[in-house]
Amino acid sequence: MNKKVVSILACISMVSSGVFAQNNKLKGKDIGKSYETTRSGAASPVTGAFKNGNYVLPKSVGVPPSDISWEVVDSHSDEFNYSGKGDQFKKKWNDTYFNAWTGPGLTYWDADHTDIKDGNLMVMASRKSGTEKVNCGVISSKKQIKYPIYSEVRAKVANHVLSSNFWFLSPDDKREIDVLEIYGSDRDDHKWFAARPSTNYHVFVREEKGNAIIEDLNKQHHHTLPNEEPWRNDWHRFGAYWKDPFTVDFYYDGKIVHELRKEGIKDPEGLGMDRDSFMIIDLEDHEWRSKAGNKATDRELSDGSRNYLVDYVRTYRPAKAKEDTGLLKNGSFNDTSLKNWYWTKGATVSANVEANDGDIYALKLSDEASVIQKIAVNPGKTYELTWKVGGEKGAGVTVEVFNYPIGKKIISNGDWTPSKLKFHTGKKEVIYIIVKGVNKDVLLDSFELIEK
Ligand SMILES: [Ca+2]
Ligand SMILES: [Ca+2]
Repeated sequence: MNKKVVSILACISMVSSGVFAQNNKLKGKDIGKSYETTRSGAASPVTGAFKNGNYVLPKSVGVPPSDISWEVVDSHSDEFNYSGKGDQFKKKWNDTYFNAWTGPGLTYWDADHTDIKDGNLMVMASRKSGTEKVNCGVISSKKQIKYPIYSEVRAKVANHVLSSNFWFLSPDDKREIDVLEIYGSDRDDHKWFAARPSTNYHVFVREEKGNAIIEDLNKQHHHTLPNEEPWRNDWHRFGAYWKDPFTVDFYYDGKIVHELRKEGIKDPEGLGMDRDSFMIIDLEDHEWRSKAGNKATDRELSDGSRNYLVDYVRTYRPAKAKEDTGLLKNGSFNDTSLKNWYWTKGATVSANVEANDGDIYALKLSDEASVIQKIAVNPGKTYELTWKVGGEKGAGVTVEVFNYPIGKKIISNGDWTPSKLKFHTGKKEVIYIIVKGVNKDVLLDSFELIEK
């Protein structure tokens, strides 16, 4: 190592504990290793392989409406990326309805008919032996929730005459918002239903004693895919922005399919969808349908390929936009177009709220993918770059400041870990921050550059 390199490397902070940037709440050991780079010369590291911002997220990533700033509501969000209904499940969910009711029509809700497997919540159905009833899976949130929220599931609806549902109901049984209700069966006489999930509201007027329904005021809206393709054929996103008691926007696959407004809500009390509710994901038989002969058969019920699968439920609340601090822009990746970054193929944004440690967005780099940001700096000053690294254990990244002979390689230990580099600008007025994936999918977030 020559003397010049040693002197520059001496400027690199190899902090193993202590003070981190204010926006970086992470504590823990900085596990990265600093190294000297071989990059040299004054030419920009941005090549033809890079695109400038304008990134379009794939539809499957699943994000809340982008014209609002959000924060994740942990109590009503679950990626279902664990196995079985252990503590992680029980923290948020009951595998029963929220009270002792066993369900409508032929439904018999049963805890054995849900499971967490292969990254999904599985909602199943079977014959209740010796009866014509149908055991159905149900989960309900432990906590209640109300507006303003955006909540969505990514789901593959069941191939059943039963209804696959994602909905909210108040504990007094008087206000209901159905984000998804679909009879997804592949029977010949179910083509119409299988192409038409509905979004609904219900206002129930009930007897004061006994809870019997006096009146069910409701409105149902159906939503079709091009060519009336059955929704069960693919994964889709079903969401609702429950903004206030008289404003609910329903989103399917990220697009508004229905706007529920005051004039569309019949409510003798004039209160609208005003109260705390439980979130429910379930299968149900509906009496009007089974009475008309649309009953699940033993053959259908014993076919495990017909289950209702839910990849995730994510719930967000509007939040004050967190402005990026420091000189680096969009270091939070809250602008999912990767604005202010140059990026190569394989760079994307993670919206997996668990993988992101509860944050709404993080940068995800597949093997060798790279992002670069060009930043104007003051000559003769000391700067500090901070960021954090996540992703599965063994995922790696290098972060370099161009064109200094400094960089840092970090291999994720599976937890989010803070990292930093300190450097002196010398005569330079422009630097480039170069972030490159090394192996596996690495997650990065909270980049910040400050002059010390
Ligand atoms: Ca999942
Ligand atoms: Ca972020």
